Amino acid sequence: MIDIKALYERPLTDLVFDAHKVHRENFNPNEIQASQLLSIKTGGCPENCSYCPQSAHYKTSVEKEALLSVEQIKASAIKAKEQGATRFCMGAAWREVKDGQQFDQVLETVREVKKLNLEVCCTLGMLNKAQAKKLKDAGLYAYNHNIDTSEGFYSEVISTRKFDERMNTIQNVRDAGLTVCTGGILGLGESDEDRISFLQTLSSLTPHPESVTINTLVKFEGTPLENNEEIDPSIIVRVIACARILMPKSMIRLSAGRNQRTRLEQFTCFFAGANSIFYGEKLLTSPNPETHTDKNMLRSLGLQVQQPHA
Ligand code: SAM
Ligand code: DTB
Ligand code: SF4
Repeated sequence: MIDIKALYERPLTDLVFDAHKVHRENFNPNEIQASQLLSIKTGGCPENCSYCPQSAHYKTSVEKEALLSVEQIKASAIKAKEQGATRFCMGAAWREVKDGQQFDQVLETVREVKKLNLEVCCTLGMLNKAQAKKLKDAGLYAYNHNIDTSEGFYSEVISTRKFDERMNTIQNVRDAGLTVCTGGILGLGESDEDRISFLQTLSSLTPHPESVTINTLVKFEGTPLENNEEIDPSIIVRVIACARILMPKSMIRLSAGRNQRTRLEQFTCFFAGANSIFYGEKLLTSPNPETHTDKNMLRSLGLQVQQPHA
């Protein structure tokens, strides 16, 4: 058993050196997976996640919109593929999936996007076992459901649902034979102890999540966290390095917040074990680096975008 607190507290040079060795043993260190996000149902969410501009509890610049049509989503997926993405992730501002016409439409969308030979991912809120199975049968590859932070800090960030409910959905996803994508957000106001506990929860999932997503808080006016202190970039590197050592074979995505990161900071994250990014000028509701900016960055670092599976 790795002592996660001792790992997290190591001098950063030693930690990153070891993380990079683990990374090299398991991956091509010069290859990055490009995933593209699309918000298929924006805003008006009943949950009160204090970081989120899509929560109906806060007055933000994000307007509530209807579920996008299969055709609209397919067009976006085709564009994502043309830009070089190999994974396409559809997000909905739902607390949970409700059976009915909208879910059926999402299932139809999954079937259509799958035909494009993309890894199809969804993040739709909580799921029961039957819903997870329907998504799997429709051809879904991965389901994203974040634990966001430590169990202890969770209720400070969200009070409309419990940490355990998140863990339950992750189990339902696993039981349906889908791959698991989970992770969280740095910069919510959590302590080092919270980050250690967050890493502990993630790495105690068996098997490990195939994909670990590390976001940094994107601050939105109108949300309770709009004035949070900026995260120290070395903490992002530290968390990624720990995640790489603890979950050697998981893909680690440097997710939201890259627009606030310099090229060198991103390089350090890749060196420490991150090997996936979101591609495309928009995340769900907020800007991401422009594709040409990312292509220039990858070129300058000598990094290749992962090719589609055969
Ligand atoms: N409603 C579904 C849910 O919460 O599972 C899916 C969409 S939700 C927007 C997906 C994830 O986006 C959240 O779990 C959170 O980790 C991340 N996220 C939301 N707002 C963010 C922000 N302002 N900064 C960074 N990450 C954010
Ligand atoms: C994840 O961990 N990050 C993505 C994805 N999974 C769904 C979402 C980031 C959202 C950032 C804020 C926004 O654009 O609305
Ligand atoms: Fe809703 Fe997801 Fe935003 Fe929470 S993170 S308010 S569940 S869209």
